[in-house]
Amino acid sequence: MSFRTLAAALALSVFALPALAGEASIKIMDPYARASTPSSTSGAIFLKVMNDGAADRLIGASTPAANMAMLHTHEEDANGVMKMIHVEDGFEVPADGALLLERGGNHVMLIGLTGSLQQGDTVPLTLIFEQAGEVSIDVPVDLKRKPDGHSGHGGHGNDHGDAHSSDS
Ligand SMILES: [Cu+2]
Repeated sequence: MSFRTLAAALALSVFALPALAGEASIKIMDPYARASTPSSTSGAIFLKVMNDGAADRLIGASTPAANMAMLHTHEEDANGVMKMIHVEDGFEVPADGALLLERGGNHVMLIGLTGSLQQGDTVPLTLIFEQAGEVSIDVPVDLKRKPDGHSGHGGHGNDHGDAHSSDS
């Protein structure tokens, strides 16, 4: 191997390192996607981000399954009505901690679904982290999943996925 080739190989391995499985400090657990009805034009993705490294930030997401993927959270307005809000700064992923995207709380909003979400389908999703960069996963569609119910909002927000569609 010439020096030039060796140098090129070394440079390549340096760039390849962050993508190596097992090296990443960010892990995505238990993702699922859902929409309220087969004709819904929007949906949402829920998951858990596990981080065994330094603090990071989830700042964006993209998927071919929707025209736009946005980071949303729920917030109660002055009248006690839960509303979804686009969180432009993203969500903090604490050091050696976890970030939960769950029903009634933070989520990846899918706006303008490019096809209906069918039970058994898989949706590719790329999450963008400030430090870790892009993390791509496959998200199973699970229309039957019930909210975990420990958030105290179990009785509300079940029709989440339709909240953006005012077109009917
Ligand atoms: Cu939303």
